[in-house]
Amino acid sequence: MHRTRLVALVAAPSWIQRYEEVGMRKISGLLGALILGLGVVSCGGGSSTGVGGGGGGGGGGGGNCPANTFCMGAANFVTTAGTTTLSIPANTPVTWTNDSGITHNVTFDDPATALAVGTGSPGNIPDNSSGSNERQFAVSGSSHPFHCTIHGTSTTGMRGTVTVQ
Ligand SMILES: [Cu+2]
Repeated sequence: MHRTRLVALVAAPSWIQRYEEVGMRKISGLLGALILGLGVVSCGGGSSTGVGGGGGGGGGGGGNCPANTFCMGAANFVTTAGTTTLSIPANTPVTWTNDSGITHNVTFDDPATALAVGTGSPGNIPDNSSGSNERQFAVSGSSHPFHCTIHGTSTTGMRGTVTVQ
């Protein structure tokens, strides 16, 4: 759909020229307004998808991901540093954010160590395709591996680790 709109935009100038040669300036103006409208719609769509993708940089991952956060891609967890591990002080909220529109979950090797933040839930984060969830960890020096059961296991695929300073 997006591609079709782009094609229409590219094709537009020659259409306008042709109509102007024939002398149908009013129609050409109308077409121009229509094309402008298409352009606005196209730009709107582009920016809304652009947030999640982060353009080409998105692949390298996590550049737009906030601090102390694991952002979920198509099939990966990534921090702002582009890593799959995050080192945080004890009892500091860690956020898992899914803006991918793809269903993921966060399943800890030891869910009992993933403590609630405020009025939030403790333990594993169930399947979701949008939004953010927080957990915190109490024990300095501990390590908390997790994975998405849809796209990985505890040793392969979509996984990450929180280490507590
Ligand atoms: Cu997943």
